[in-house]
Amino acid sequence: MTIARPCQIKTTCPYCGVGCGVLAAPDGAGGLKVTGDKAHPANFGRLCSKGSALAETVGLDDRVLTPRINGADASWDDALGVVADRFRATIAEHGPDSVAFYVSGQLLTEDYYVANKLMKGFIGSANIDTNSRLCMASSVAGHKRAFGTDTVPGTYEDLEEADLVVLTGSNLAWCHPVLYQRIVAAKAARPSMKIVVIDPRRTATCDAADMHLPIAPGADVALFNGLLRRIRDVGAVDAAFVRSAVDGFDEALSAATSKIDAETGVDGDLLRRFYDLWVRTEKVVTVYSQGVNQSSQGTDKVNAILNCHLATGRIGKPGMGPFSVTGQPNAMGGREVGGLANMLACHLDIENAAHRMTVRDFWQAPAMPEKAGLKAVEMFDAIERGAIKALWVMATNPAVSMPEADRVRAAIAGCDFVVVSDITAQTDTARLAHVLLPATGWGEKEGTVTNSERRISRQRGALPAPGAARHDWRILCDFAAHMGWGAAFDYSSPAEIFREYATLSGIAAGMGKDFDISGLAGISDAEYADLAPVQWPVSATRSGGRFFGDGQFFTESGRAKMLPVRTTAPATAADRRYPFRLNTGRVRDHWHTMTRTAKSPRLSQHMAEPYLEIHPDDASRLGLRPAGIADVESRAGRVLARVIVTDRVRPGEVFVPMHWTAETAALGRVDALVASVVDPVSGQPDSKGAVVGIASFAAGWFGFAVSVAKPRLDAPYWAMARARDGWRLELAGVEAPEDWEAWGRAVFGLPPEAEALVVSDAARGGARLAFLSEGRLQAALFVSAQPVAVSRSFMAGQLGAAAAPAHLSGQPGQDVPDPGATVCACFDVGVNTILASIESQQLASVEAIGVALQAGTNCGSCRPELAALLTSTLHREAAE
Ligand SMILES: Nc1nc2c(c(=O)[nH]1)N[C@H]1C(S)=C(S)[C@@H](COP(=O)(O)OP(=O)(O)OC[C@H]3O[C@@H](n4cnc5c(=O)[nH]c(N)nc54)[C@H](O)[C@@H]3O)O[C@H]1N2
Ligand SMILES: Nc1nc2c(c(=O)[nH]1)N[C@H]1C(S)=C(S)[C@@H](COP(=O)(O)OP(=O)(O)OC[C@H]3O[C@@H](n4cnc5c(=O)[nH]c(N)nc54)[C@H](O)[C@@H]3O)O[C@H]1N2
Ligand code: SF4
Ligand SMILES: [Mo]
Repeated sequence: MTIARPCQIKTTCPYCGVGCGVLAAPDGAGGLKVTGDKAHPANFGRLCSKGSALAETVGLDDRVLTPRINGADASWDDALGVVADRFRATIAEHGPDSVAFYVSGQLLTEDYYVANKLMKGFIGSANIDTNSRLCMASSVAGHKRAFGTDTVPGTYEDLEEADLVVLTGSNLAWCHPVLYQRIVAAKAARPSMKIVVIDPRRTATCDAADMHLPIAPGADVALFNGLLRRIRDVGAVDAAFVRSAVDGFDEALSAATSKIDAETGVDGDLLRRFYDLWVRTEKVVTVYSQGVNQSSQGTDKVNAILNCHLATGRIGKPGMGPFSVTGQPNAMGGREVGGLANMLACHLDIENAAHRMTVRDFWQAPAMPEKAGLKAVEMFDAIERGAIKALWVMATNPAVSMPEADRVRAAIAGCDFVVVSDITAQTDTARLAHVLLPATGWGEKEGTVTNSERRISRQRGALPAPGAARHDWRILCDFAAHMGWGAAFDYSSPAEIFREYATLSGIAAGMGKDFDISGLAGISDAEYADLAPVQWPVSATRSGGRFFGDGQFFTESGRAKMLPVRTTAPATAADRRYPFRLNTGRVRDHWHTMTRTAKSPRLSQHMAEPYLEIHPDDASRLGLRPAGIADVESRAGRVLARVIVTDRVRPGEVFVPMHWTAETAALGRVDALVASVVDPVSGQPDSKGAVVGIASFAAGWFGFAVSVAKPRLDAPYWAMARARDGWRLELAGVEAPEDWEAWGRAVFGLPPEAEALVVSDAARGGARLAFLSEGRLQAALFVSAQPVAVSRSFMAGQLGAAAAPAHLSGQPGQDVPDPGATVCACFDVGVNTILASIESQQLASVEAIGVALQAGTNCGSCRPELAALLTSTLHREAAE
């Protein structure tokens, strides 16, 4: 008899860099129950909407379960044999730099370490770069210029202990929700604490802010240079700290001259109030993210921020410091293992001969490159030129997420040999693979990740590897064996890899490096299995804590450096044809290219299609109406997106999220529009600085549909999202099909015997159709000459239900309330429910909404939106 073992596995969330602890309990049927780990110091039990919905993303329906060669199932031996043959032949004929790995901050540290060792020590090329180039490269470069090392000085407690938290280029409420909730809770407990948001958009993060500075895009250097001057003018410089620990003060100050007010685009009074607040508040943390990093001046922006903290000595002390928050779960770990093309492992530099020799000896490496490899954008250019002939992509989706994504997609399609390791075959990149390798995913993998505050946590497997899927480190080691390097890669577990890595970090520390986890070099398998979250450094002399408060830096002189940084004009100028600045970024409930979050119906309800936010003045000038379709064009490509008219964006600027792909929308890949412009120091793309032209898409018809079967689409505009028992679809086109019933049958894959109820609505140029099978709703389609006004949430919940008149009206009957678009994903509470309760129960606070409806009481990610709904109703009441 087998006894069911009650078990709850401690692991870490695979999404953002907050790095929340998760308890995963297998349900015995291949699924998991997921809750927050109260003992984890990143989240103390909290999870955001994405973390809470993890259980909905572990199903196997779209997983790739066997290796495939040119689309045909293959054995591992055959697949890796082909990969090794092709890599070996390419290297023999064209040299090691004719091959490349493009990897990811979503690999675990052990996977990452092995990939890096393989490419840099054995293939003998530095052509391994990572999607962290699109994410953290400017922070890395800025840190190294100022501190001599890529190290985040502070801890999460600093955000709670600060008297002023500045969030610049960070939509923390949506992108690091648990950290944001920690700040909001700290402010609630200590209302004197101030929050300032610097962002061209009025984001959800602004809802907790005392001040929002709607900065002109790219103007961060001007803004922080102005702050530096103010610091000097009012005598807030920490002269003793600067004298003993900082170089470059005078140069930085003399570079910081210009007409700051005009350049920042921020009202002069507001700017001065912010400067005064910053200058007089000792305990200040400046948090920054992609609004800073993803810029043609990203590294200078980072240094402009660091300059202010160095000048005031507000760094590495409780409640003070610059704080670059990391995006991906292991963005930080990837930086530590040297995943970037210019790094070696353990913060050692590839172009430093002593570092190179040390690592070569340690790895007993047969071939080490002497120069940095190609950075992401350069790498895909080299692929396009044919200079790189074999590419291996792991855990990232460059055909969607790279700038000039159409060109990148074509470059990958044209590459002689492409290997992709992924958990699914259904990605824009995986579809281009010659060899597709099935990796294990979150919930199955074993290893470690490092979060934004340098805390190393274990990811642990709670589910078995499905089908033939293998762990990423194992795939790489098996490949190495095929290449003849088996002995150097004969690891039997991630623990063994981790020990080797920790040992190397001790050697690096001996060379003056700060990344040191040598205290874990002797960790046993059992200790690794039980490893509790631990902040580095972990050595005989140090454990965790902050860096640089003691004035010790890691430059050659041991002193920090303030950099002279100057504002430059945007790299891409707007012109008559492309007059709008395109800002891009994230939504609350989706993760990047949605290969996981789109599996959750709950997460798919919040934002169900690609959209464009545009200011009311611009919209009316262009004739764009709310819920119409925008046709967006740049020199690089085209996107169709739903119009949201809102004064949350500034005139002349628009925002489009990054999540939609060719799998989920007709023309929704925003990176098709973004130019391949990079920061000259870090090589990070200017993902928020493209210019575009916008027109109204001349839709002859609009549609909304739900379908049990996955639709096979044929329309100029479509976007597809999961509903509970099928799919929901947004549609638009120019010329309407003659026969909607026939169109629907084909698109929804309906058998001839399915019954169709059709109401033609000629007056509104439309039709309403319901398709039934055995009396139950299989699909419904609503078309109209105007954007379709039916209740999406109601219809999305009706698939499979017994036929009802409401299926043709698209609205619930009077007796059934229509919840409206989901606001609270945890308890599935819609906007109409919330508005109705605010009115009927006179709810006046987010807490009161929580008591009445539960909304906002679990993960808290929707609390900013609840606050906004309260404000909107209060305004309405005030106006009435
Ligand atoms: N829900 C969700 N959370 C995520 C992710 C996700 O996909 N979904 N991804 C994770 C990853 S990998 C990352 S890197 C992080 C990113 O986290 P964030 O950086 O917070 O997210 P973004 O939305 O990319 O951009 C942040 C803000 O920068 C602003 N911005 C644009 N240009 C400028 C500028 O010139 N100056 C300033 N000051 N601000 C500007 C934008 O308006 C935007 O609100 O999120 C992580 N968390
Ligand atoms: N315009 C614009 N572009 C951007 C950004 C932006 O703000 N604006 N942000 C940039 C940033 S910061 C980032 S981080 C990137 C993110 O962009 P990507 O890295 O391209 O996006 P993901 O969807 O996270 O891709 C991860 C892939 O790994 C697969 N995967 C998941 N788990 C595993 C695993 O365990 N093993 C393997 N082998 N595969 C796995 C997933 O199915 C998915 O295909 O996008 C960048 N691009
Ligand atoms: S904040 Fe959300 S997405 Fe980020 S690690 Fe925590 S639960 Fe995961
Ligand atoms: Mo990122």
